[in-house]
Amino acid sequence: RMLKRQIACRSDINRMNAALLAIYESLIPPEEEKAKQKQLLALLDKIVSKEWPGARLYVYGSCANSFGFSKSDIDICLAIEDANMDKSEVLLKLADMLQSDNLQDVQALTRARVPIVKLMDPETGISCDICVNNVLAVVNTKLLRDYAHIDVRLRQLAFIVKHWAKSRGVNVTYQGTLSSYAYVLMCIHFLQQRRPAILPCLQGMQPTYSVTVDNVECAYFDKVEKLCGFGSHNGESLARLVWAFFNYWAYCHDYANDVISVRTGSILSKRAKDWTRRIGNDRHLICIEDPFEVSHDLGRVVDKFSIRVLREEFERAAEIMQCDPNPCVKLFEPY
Ligand code: 3AT
Ligand code: MG
Repeated sequence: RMLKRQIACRSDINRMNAALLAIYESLIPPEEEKAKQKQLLALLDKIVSKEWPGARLYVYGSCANSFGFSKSDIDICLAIEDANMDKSEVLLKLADMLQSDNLQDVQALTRARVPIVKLMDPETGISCDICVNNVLAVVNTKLLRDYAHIDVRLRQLAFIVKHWAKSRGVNVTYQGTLSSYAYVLMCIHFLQQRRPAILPCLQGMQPTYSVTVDNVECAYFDKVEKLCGFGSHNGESLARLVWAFFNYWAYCHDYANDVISVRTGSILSKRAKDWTRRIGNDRHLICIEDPFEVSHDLGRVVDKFSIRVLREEFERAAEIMQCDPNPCVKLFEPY
């Protein structure tokens, strides 16, 4: 019976793969959206440089890391080199200027974990969040984008995983589930672990890019055009990878002891990182090391309730990928 089922699965896998690829394609932002983003960025650049001539705007997050869906909000970082400026003051001043330039829904959230100004541009219909001097996020955005250039299966897998997480309600950090950034790191790590590997470990190679941001040294091999074809010894299809990804997080990951680490391209132990005890609100129930801020666990938002929700969702997804010949309906079923 096993054999029969495996053979049946095999004949389904092409269809499954085509269905997953079609979903991936449908989520890619069209070119005209990028043009609108550029238009808004140019407008914001003009407004900002009037007040702060030396300042620069950087797009980070999903609009720049190549893992953004159609109609995402833009995340922007305002980089100002002024030692004695107060972030809240800058944000309030910025909000004022944006408001008088007819941008809508302008709101300064100065007490948020990452303080931002929110706005909506009526011209393009795009919403965006602007933060000040969050340069590490700009650098981790570049790392993600560089990984995406090495093998297209990363972008495909991450789109499917993000789409699943959004559909199933497990991409909400204030409810204790994981950020999109965390899911993409999980996908990168997973593809580093395939045998043969589909992705290399860029931070383990001779650095060609190096910056120091907030006392954190960020260095890695960024000449990724030299690495195209890296994963070509591994012929696994998207459907196979989606199945294996959920299977790993449902049944194979050692939640009690392991930390996944894109930085080292390996699994580290919680003990080695001293992440075994709860400190404050950090429970370390699922451990995802930030590639640059190594003391930062992206799983720290997860609590004893949401870890159950997450693991049940991984198991549900693994089950659907295993048994359902047409998994795309159930996999993305709204929760
Ligand atoms: P969406 O498509 O908006 O869901 P995104 O890629 O924009 O995905 P997030 O909204 O989770 O991802 O975060 C925006 C960026 O902020 C992504 C990453 O560069 C940075 N970032 C997010 N969370 C963290 C974190 N905990 N530590 C460091 N950087 C982070
Ligand atoms: Mg975002």
